[in-house]
Amino acid sequence: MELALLGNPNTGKTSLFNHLTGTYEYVGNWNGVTVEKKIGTLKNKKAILVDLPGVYSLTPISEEEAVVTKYLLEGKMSRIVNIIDASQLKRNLLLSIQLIEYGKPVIFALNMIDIAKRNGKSIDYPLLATYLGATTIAISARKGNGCEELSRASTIKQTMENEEHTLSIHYGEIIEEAIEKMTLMLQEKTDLSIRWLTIQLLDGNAAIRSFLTNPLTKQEIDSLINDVTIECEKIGKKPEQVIYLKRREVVDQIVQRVEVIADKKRMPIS
Ligand code: GDP
Ligand code: K
Ligand code: MG
Repeated sequence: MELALLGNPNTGKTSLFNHLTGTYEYVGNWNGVTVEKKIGTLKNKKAILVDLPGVYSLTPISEEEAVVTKYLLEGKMSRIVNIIDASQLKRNLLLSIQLIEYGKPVIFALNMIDIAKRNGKSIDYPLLATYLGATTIAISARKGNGCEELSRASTIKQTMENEEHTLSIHYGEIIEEAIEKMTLMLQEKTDLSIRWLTIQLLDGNAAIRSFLTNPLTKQEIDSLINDVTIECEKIGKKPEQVIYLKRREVVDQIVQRVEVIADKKRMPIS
């Protein structure tokens, strides 16, 4: 079984990777770029773990994002471990949403809890797990706390396979209608989530566009994206902005509910 380790940069990915795997090997660079590829075997020997470059988004503007999107398009992993920086929840969850949309089981590892605490924030992570609709485990990637539990949860068959992600974003009429139309256009033989593919295409992910093999499909999709762009212009936005703002809105609502800011209690009521 292959597990993919994904998250924003500087969230403790390498530290976690080292705790989860006994030995690892560098298998060179990711195709065509100078981003190092690292693969290890979990200490419980039940899966191999692939360390991916840290990214904020999947839209391939940077080499790192292109590597991650290409890896997701290959679709070889059975599950994704998404490491989240608890002190930067809002920014981190924007990526998590896209990983959930990808459709394979995601398990969340909540790291940097000490930093969140230092900033006066504590996170109700059972509640966060409920919103994300997936197993969420508190860890310390630096100390190794929670890593065994994470390994176990990531390699247990049933629970993960049966888990239904409850977090599903409705992107509003214009985008949802476009998703529907695009779904009919996509004739690619793929096991990947068609919804994920269409959202990424509307989000301007060029790596997904080049994944399409049929030139007629490409033409149809380009023309649809043109139409959607004109529709969105009427409300003064670009399609990717509409998508981003919706994600932002959902993330803000979740964070507002799961983050308890300690200092608030002490603030005088004016
Ligand atoms: P990566 O960039 O995602 O691979 O993150 P690293 O594993 O390189 O970690 C970045 C920095 O954060 C390192 O200095 C780690 O020691 C530190 N770090 C990792 N986990 C934690 C944690 O839970 N708390 C704190 N305070 N620091 C951590
Ligand atoms: K780093
Ligand atoms: Mg790293």
